[in-house]
Amino acid sequence: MPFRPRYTGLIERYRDRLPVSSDTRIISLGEGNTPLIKLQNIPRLLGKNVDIYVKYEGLNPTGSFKDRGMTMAVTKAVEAGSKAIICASTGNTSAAAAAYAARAGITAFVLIPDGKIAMGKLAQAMMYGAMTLQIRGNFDDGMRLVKEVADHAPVTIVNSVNPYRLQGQKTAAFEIIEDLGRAPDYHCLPVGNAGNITAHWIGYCEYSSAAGAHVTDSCAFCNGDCKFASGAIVSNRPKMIGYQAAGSAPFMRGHMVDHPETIATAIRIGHPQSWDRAWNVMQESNGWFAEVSDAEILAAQRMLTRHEGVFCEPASAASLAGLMKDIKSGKIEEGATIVLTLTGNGLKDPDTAIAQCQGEDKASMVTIDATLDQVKGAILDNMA
Ligand code: AN7
Repeated sequence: MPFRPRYTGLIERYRDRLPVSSDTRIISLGEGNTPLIKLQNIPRLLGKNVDIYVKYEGLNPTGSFKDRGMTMAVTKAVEAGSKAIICASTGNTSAAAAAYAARAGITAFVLIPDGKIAMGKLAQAMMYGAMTLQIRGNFDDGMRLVKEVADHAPVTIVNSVNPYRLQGQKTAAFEIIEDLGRAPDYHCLPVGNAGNITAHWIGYCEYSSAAGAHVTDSCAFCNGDCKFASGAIVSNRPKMIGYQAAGSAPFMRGHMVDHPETIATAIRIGHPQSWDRAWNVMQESNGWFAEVSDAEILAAQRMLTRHEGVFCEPASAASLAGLMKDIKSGKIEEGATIVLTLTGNGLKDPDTAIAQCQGEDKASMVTIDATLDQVKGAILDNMA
């Protein structure tokens, strides 16, 4: 007998809250169950009394939160008899789609913007065996094409317009509530298509007795009187805060952006697919959107690695960058409990990481001769 049941992924874990039946074949790689790490040094450096937890989604099987949605989307695609899935992606969705398709034994087609996805993600799509279509265009062009082609070819779309994606992703909120024994006061996420912020809100609502109000049209399975409301385990829900990269911030501009730019390529998205739902989330949760510059994103990414030992990709660091501004300005009060979603692993984008370390005043790498003298010299020069 094992000492505890083997963890076999989020569908098995939350089976009663997800649209599967007892004979559904589950396509899983053990996703979910990610650590909620309490920051120990950054609050002190900010000089503020706040409890900040990071939900480290970069530890999912393909290194991002996308695995939560993809286990559901591919499980349901296979159940419906689909032999191929398709998505447009800034990189992480394509990595997850490719992996879960491989696991299921079906074909994945992924459309990615030529030259604008991080190297680790490209390696994943190719290595997992997806047919990778690099398009001379951006994510929004790819998304438009995916929707068009799905009318002409036998492929299931697994972008977050597929409602099963958000159902899988909502489980992150369940895990947070179970870890904290309550919902946080604030939940901060980076926003691209705004699927994840919507999914988290669905999850918080399903676990909360305060959820008389539903995100309109967000739960494809409940028609407004969700069966999960009776299973509520906490009374509070967080304010949801969505951070966008300044060059790709349609929610800040109040309209779609045609030429999005940011170093955080994961959120280089100008036409978010969950536009209306995300505005509803903000209204219902009393939350807000804010924007951060690329420089602020990179500084936050470094701060998290150097002071906490947690490595996330640039898009994920947007949430810390924004949070630090909102704490400093007093918009988030002292005493608050805050959860930040770190959506993707830092190893996804080694080029951006190495480039910014090389640009620092104090070198973190030197090349020396293989002699005791030079090694000793380097140590004595660099002791704190
Ligand atoms: C690391 O992979 O859209 O607001 O195609 O990879 O739910 O879109 C990625 C999105 C945040 C934004 N952080 O989430 C894709 C894709 C990371 C991401 C987001 C993404 P949404």
